[in-house]
Amino acid sequence: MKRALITGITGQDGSYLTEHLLALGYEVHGLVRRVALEDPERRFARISHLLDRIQLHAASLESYPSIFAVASHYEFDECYHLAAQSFVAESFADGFSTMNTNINGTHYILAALRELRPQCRFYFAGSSEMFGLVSETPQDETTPFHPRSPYGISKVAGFELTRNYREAYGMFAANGILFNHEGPRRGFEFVTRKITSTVARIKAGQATELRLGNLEARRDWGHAKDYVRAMHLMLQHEAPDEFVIASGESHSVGEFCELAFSEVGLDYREYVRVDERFYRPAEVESLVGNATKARTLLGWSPTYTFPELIHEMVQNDLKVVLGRAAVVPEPVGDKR
Ligand code: NDP
Ligand code: GDR
Repeated sequence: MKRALITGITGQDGSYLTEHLLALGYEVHGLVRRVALEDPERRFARISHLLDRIQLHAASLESYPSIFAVASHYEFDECYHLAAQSFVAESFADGFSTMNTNINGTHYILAALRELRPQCRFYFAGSSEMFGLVSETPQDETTPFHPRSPYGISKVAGFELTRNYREAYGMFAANGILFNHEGPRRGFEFVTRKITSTVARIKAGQATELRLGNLEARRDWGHAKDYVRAMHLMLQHEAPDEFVIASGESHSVGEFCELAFSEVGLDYREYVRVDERFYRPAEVESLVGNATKARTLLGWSPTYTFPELIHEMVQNDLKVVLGRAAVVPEPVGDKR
């Protein structure tokens, strides 16, 4: 039985990855913040159904000794480093803590593994945000990085740290370059879930409008369930490497709205209002990935189409509104 450590296990990807690894027979450990252990009902909403099958350990990404302590107690075969301040807009509001968590946290985990268990395979959750102001379309593993936010910059640093530990110390340290992936467990602050949850509230008569920023922004959206499979495949590959994971399709925020509202028989133009508060100081206008390398070398391919993703998210949010599905807690005051 393989033993895996997942940081960020309480997040969207952490929860889907845990389910995937448990199904494959892994022993799964998660690294969580102490405050999460003290508020399990709210903080463990995405993994509440898994709690009796996993082991959680309190540690802080800001503290090397706390990470070292967890890593010294167990012989992990694989480490999936997913924990991060992952909301791009928040990284403009507080770039310092985003950098601190995302860069130093990654460095601490790599350093602890190098010291204690260098043979542990390591996955870094890199992002299409690293491409930012793109120099070519579609983007693949050879496309230069030009990040447009503190978040994007922090992910470039984490990516380079991971590559450096591979080259300098021979560790199996792999980088995923994942494009946007969503699903019913997505946080409410991200645009897809903001749209589908508001569609459901409008349909139920609990809201009258949806205020958004840039409707022209284009993203390559997939389903998180498909993307966590790719993380696992990267660590089973013969050698550590970099892989773009993407659907290869680009859609605008406006198109996402159109489909989500039409799912409940409404016309989005009657409800969506553009609000400058949701614009970013520097926008990533358009992203679309070329995942040929992952398809060829890992045998990975997505199973969800764009309409299927939206259908699942809207239907889930309709159930949430009717009280027939678990609610992942909404962030306090979604100002952005
Ligand atoms: P989420 O925001 O849903 O989850 C983030 C996780 O990180 C949560 O478990 C959160 O814990 C944890 N975390 C945040 N800050 C800290 C901290 N200071 N100390 C310890 N833990 C912390 O993200 P996703 O699941 O969507 O994404 C997973 C990873 O993949 C992230 O690194 C993200 O940047 C990256 N990524 C995501 C993509 C996407 O489209 N989803 C695309 C490309 C990359 P808590 O619950 O306690 O807040
Ligand atoms: P992104 O996701 O920044 O791509 O990062 P997000 O859903 O926040 O934004 C996507 C695009 O939608 C535009 N947008 C809005 N965004 C939000 N959140 N709220 C709005 O009201 C709104 N209106 C328009 C944004 O400007 C943007 O262009 C996600 C995160 O999961 C990262 O962690 C991950 O690395 C990348 O995807 C790939």
